[in-house]
Amino acid sequence: MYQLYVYDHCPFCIKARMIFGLKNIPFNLVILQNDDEATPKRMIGAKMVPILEDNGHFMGESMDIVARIDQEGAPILTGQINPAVSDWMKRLNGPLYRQFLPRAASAPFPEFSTTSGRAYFIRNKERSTGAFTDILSEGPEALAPLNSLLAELASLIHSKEAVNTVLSTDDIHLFAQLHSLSLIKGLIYPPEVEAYRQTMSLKCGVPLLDGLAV
Ligand SMILES: N[C@@H](CCC(=O)N[C@@H](CS)C(=O)NCC(=O)O)C(=O)O
Repeated sequence: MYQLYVYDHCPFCIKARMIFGLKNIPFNLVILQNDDEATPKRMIGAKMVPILEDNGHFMGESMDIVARIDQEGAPILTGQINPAVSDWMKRLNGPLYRQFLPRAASAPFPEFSTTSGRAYFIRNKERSTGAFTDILSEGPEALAPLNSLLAELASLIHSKEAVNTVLSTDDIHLFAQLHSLSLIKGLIYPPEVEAYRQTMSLKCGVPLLDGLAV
């Protein structure tokens, strides 16, 4: 049985989890503590997840894991990618993670079940974003750029089953971002985007975080 080592909040880990769900391949999900440096370093020589363990062999890098698992049986990520989707995701990335990280830091994720696991995350991530309390006190207008990007996304979604009609790596990257967005309360999802994120969540067996949103 494959073992997949992750943090529950981690968007790269969502990508790796998705391919197992989409292909209905059984795997064991192992959630590491955020401050556990020894385990990932022993496996891949770096403090980084996701990590796939397959018969004593270890593989890092989310998209390598996706490609490896997609090769099992008939590949499913056979569709073309759309440069407009990549461009949209690039523009979303900065504003998304600025709002996501402070919320993740106080959410009940298993990787933060120890005080030291949560403190490790806050210490590391605040180095790049600045104080989480400052970001969280910005008020609802801080979400306006995210809402205008979500409005734009509607016209890029060609099917709720696959953003470009046939499943491709665009779906892997896009759903991972939508999964992170779901931790942010007060976002407005156009109907096309709402249908896509709900359908994809069911297809890949990765629940959205709406229930934890703040
Ligand atoms: N390029 C890597 C990036 C993975 C990555 O950045 N993982 C983050 C978690 S979201 C990580 O493990 N960072 C180290 C840490 O959080 O201490 C991939 O796609 O797998």
